[in-house]
Amino acid sequence: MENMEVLKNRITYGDVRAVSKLITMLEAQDPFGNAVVKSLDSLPSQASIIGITGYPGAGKSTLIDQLTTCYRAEGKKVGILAVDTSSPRTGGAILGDRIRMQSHWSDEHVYIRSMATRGHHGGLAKATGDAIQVLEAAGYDVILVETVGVGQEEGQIIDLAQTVVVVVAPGLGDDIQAMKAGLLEIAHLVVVNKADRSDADATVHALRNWVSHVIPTIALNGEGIHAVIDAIDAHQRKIVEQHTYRS
Ligand SMILES: Nc1nc2c(ncn2[C@@H]2O[C@H](COP(=O)(O)OP(=O)(O)OP(=O)(O)O)[C@@H](O)[C@H]2O)c(=O)[nH]1
Ligand SMILES: [Mg+2]
Repeated sequence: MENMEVLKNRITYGDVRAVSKLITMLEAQDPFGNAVVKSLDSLPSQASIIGITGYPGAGKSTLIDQLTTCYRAEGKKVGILAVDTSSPRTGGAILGDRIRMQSHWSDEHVYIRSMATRGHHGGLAKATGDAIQVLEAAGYDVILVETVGVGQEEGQIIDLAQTVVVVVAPGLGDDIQAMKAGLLEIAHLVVVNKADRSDADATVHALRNWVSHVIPTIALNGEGIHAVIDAIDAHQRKIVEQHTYRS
């Protein structure tokens, strides 16, 4: 069994295999893994932690792929955690994520990891939070966390991420009412993806009645992605300012 100090050092040097190994331990709620994460606790981190959530199929993974391209162009190291909260889903969804993010699969500065709940109630948030901490310790500048924003896990992303981006597809209609007390409440930024569809404008306008930052995108071709990056940056700066004033 590997010594705790050795594994910790490998993580802080950004050793990808050590990162994967530790996250696997955390998913299994392994006590050794938990102890290693605790020891990473005190390390400083400058990482931006961005939650990308929204209804299934809205285009979250496609958007993440495009955001990753932009962050890589800025020279940032990007960690992606695709969190699968719906246990009945098979490996198909995970494989789909991999295929859509294929452009980054061979980039050593992009780490992509799917995480599943494995039936541990409430264990998901903990394992995800711990995995974020591992990526922070491994020197990732931007950590993108994809979650499906339905069901009881809806609110958990706000505890894990600094900036929450809610992704929706056009044609929400009456769903906006239902979203007000849920997804829209936690959104720092709403992205109306699939803006190539004719009903996108109506959805953007309807949402602007409720949220101040609504950005249309076509994740398939990258349209609107820079506006999303700018809005995330602006929110991140706001957090830093608030933090500075408080201390
Ligand atoms: N027309 C159109 N289709 C898109 C756009 N972005 C994504 N899609 C398609 O929408 C489907 C779902 O995209 P994903 O990125 O997998 O969506 P997701 O929200 O990650 O889906 P889940 O992880 O399964 O919840 C795919 O077939 C994409 O090709 C877009 O801007 N326009
Ligand atoms: Mg996805």
